[in-house]
Amino acid sequence: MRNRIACALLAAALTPLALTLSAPAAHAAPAAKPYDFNGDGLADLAIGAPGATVGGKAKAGAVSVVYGSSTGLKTSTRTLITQNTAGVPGAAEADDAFGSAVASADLNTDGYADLLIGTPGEDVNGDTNDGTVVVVWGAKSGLSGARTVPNSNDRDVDRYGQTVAVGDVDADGDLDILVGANGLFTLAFVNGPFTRTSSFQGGSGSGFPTRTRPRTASRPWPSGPSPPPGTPTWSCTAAGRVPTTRSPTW
Ligand SMILES: [Ca+2]
Ligand SMILES: [Ca+2]
Ligand SMILES: [Ca+2]
Ligand SMILES: [Ca+2]
Repeated sequence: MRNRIACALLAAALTPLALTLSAPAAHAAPAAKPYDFNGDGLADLAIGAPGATVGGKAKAGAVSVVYGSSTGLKTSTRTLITQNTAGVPGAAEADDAFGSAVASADLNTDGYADLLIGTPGEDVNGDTNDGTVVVVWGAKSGLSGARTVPNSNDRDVDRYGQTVAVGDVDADGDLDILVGANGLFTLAFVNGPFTRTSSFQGGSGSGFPTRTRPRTASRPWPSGPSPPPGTPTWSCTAAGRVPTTRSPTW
């Protein structure tokens, strides 16, 4: 079982788009499909360019967004998002690598797909390459406004955000965010649901992150005959809150 869990987590870390799942249905506005940032039913495109020079800062990084039309991608709508874009936290600096990873889902289920952008080279509070992730909100006029996804495993050289993915990984009906890193823990689980302004929270309603240190979840051997001596049980370590109200269905 340990290998099964490890494979699931690694798959999430290494294939950012693979876990982009359907959003829950019980909301006022039908959730948009991933990458439909302006909610017109037509897929849009986001291309990460982590090596892009921005404002003279080499490898600060950018994300190019092109909106769809009935005849295909409409290149005249191309917009560039960087850390210098109004409403995006941070500032473009050399080697930020903004856009190293992108993923999309309608995180706040308002009918407009949102865009997650990883910036693993961001220095945070003096930590070199600590990394950061932002969610840029979709809207009828396109992507605008953003907020930072918390990093509860704040250490030097985390490279938090080198991969990102979205999916309802705890099977409680709302989307969660997965962030790959290169530090002590290689996968962070940020529990949904999400809004533009409210605290990041877990499915049980308790706050996220509520702790500054990662926690480890473990599941004992199932009821029934005891396993042979020395048989391992699986354990799963995540940065941040882990499911506690129901058993995960990995
Ligand atoms: Ca669209
Ligand atoms: Ca920066
Ligand atoms: Ca949205
Ligand atoms: Ca969930």
